[in-house]
Amino acid sequence: MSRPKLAMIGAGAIGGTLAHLALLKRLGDVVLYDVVDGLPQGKALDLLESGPIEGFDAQVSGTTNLADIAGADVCIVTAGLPRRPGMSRDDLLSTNVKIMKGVAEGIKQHAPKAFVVVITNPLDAMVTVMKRITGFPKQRVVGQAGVLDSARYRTFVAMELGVSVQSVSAIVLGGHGDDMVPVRSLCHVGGVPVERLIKPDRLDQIESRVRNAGGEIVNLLKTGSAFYSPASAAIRMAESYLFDKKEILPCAALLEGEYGVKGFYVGVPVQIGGGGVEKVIEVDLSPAERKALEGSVAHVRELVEASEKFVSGS
Ligand code: TXD
Repeated sequence: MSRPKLAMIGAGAIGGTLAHLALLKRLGDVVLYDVVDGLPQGKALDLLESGPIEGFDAQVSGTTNLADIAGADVCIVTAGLPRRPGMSRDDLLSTNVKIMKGVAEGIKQHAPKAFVVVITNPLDAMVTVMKRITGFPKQRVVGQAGVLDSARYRTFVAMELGVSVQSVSAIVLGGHGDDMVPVRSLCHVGGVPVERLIKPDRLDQIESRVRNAGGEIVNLLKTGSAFYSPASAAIRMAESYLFDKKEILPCAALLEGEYGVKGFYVGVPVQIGGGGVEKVIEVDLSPAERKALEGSVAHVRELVEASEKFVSGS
């Protein structure tokens, strides 16, 4: 019996945190890959040396050779540029499409059986490129955004009411842009609809903060974007896959008719288990929420179309 192998493609802020979390949670051996020589090797050595203190025995290595991800069971992709203040996620498109293409070709070649979680922005376009280039089944290519966006919604509702975040359930649907859709009608606090506990105008403000939460952190950090919470979110998805937990998590999944969408990656609740994305869950939405979702999907469509020229280019 061997340990699962997790490959972190990109060893920057999120990649390093992913590796740390995977080791602390005993998910398996970790390979950190990056194009900047020294960065993945340095982080891997540092993590390895925390093993005796944390009590993990897993192997950790850092590399600039993509072939070293060979046989990975899970690949989590953060390779690419992050946002700087004043930039939208979409501003990253041309550079990150090229990076994603190269990475996807490498994953296809070296880790053909992997479950692939894409994190790089603009997320909806990047996960589409990954699916297209690898040709993996849709069950094995998924994007991380909804777990994080929903966690942000839960955080702000819990802060507002002074209750445990564990008592708040919420989902955010749609693309990972500023038009994402926090679903008010499905947000509950201890089973009670949030609309009974917080006034509509205050909920408007909270949901607006959710939509802009990534930018809020970019503006504070100035030199990068959120990394702890995106890493936690992707690790939760990897755990559900590796342990066949069948958790229902909001993720960017390829829709083929669900929610009236065909052929696009959109954030929706899915079941993740040993089979990867095993099921798309369709939830009831209010007319306003459905309309907002349509708007968000329209933006995803534009973004994917804009990325086409970079995918077919060099
Ligand atoms: O929820 C979400 N989906 C996100 C996404 C939340 C926050 C940030 N999100 C995006 O993740 C962000 O906009 C970026 O596109 C990615 C990665 O963010 P991170 O904060 O980790 O960026 P870093 O620290 O700049 O790390 C990116 C690394 C860096 O070390 C580069 O050298 C490397 O990517 N890089 C590559 N690695 C491998 N292969 C190639 N080709 C490559 N090019 C750059």
